[in-house]
Amino acid sequence: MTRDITIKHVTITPIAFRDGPLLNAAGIHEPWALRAIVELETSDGRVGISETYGDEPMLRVLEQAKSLVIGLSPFDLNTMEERVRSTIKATPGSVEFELAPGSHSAKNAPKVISTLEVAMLDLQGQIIGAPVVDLLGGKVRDAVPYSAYLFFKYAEHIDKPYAPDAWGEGISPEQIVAQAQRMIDLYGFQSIKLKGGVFEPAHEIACMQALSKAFPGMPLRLDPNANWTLETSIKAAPALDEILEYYEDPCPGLEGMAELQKHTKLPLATNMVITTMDDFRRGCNMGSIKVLLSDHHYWGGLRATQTLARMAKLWDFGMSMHSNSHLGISLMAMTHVAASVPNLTYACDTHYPWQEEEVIKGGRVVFDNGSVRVPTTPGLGVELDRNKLDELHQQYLTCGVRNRDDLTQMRKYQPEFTGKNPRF
Ligand code: GKR
Ligand code: MG
Repeated sequence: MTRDITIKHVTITPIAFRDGPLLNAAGIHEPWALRAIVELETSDGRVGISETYGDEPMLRVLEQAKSLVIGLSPFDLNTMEERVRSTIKATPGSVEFELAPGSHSAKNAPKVISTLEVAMLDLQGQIIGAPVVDLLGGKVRDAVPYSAYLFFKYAEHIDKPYAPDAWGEGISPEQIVAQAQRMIDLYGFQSIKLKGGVFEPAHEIACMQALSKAFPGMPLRLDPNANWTLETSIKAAPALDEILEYYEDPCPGLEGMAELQKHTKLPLATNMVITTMDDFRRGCNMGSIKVLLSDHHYWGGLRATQTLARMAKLWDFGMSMHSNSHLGISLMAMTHVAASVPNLTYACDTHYPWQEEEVIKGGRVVFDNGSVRVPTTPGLGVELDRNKLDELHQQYLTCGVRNRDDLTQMRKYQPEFTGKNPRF
């Protein structure tokens, strides 16, 4: 009987992997990005896996959640959810990073539910011999499209912790076009996103225009991470009108976005102003957005993402997917859920091209024409490479990073950097 199989052990392993000197509204990425790998081991010796945030506050709530799944069947998702909701609360005073909704401690419960749900679905799939996407109702596409996620960047980290990456500097329009070309040559992406909010808007607009010229007809997006005022965002819109497929989080707040939407025909997209159901309700009433970027890591899991997609359909919102620095387990979870969502109207974001290391057997996930094929093997379709896990855990132990802090990192380059938002 499948229901006799229960979860008997939970392992949480924090890892650190190399990450590029990528610039954003808050500052610059540190040389090491953190994640946590969670393993659920069953009474019959199977292991279900999941990947999530690896900052210290997240590690603490994951520790707290361990006992909540011991003795549960991997099929007891609702009981797991109930237990997490009644036990895991926000942790006031914990380090939060405005740009990354996943760092907000108010989302502790949905973040933990998501982590456990993915590993439990992986186990369910292994037990019944079906890929996770089948447990989500089956796939509506065989492969999930991702976009080329460009960043302004320096050639190397200030403290030179390791050899520079192969991408070089990315600051001028020519360098940004070259970065896009390299990413497209390597992965075959068919849409492009530029992370903005870094330089003067005129420079970022010039980069978008250069991309539009170099890749005619390619869908383009710009994401200033709310680092432009409403006024600046309104002023910038006409130059972007003809070249963007959507305008992502140019200015802060549901109110600001609602006002901006009245001044532009560009669809506004967000992973910042709508990150909870309450935001969703208010955003709908105010007309703040037209495209929602989901993210199973903080929206409460793969099934919650499906609910969100249904709500987006009801409100006639387009759907895309948000990403932070991540490895292959997250990529596969994203791929399974995205394959099950009929109204995924835009290619998903992924930071994956910026990562070189992996924690899964077989190494890096392969992209074909910018898409990841949906696995047909049981569960998530990926397994942990234990040697790599040990190696990345050792890096965690020695790297010294415990919470993401792009602002402090940026002050190493520019001591006077304020991180003020909106800056332009
Ligand atoms: O990693 O620099 C970054 C991104 O800016 C990230 O923090 C954002 O959460 O990718 C994200 C976004 O689309 O807003
Ligand atoms: Mg964004």
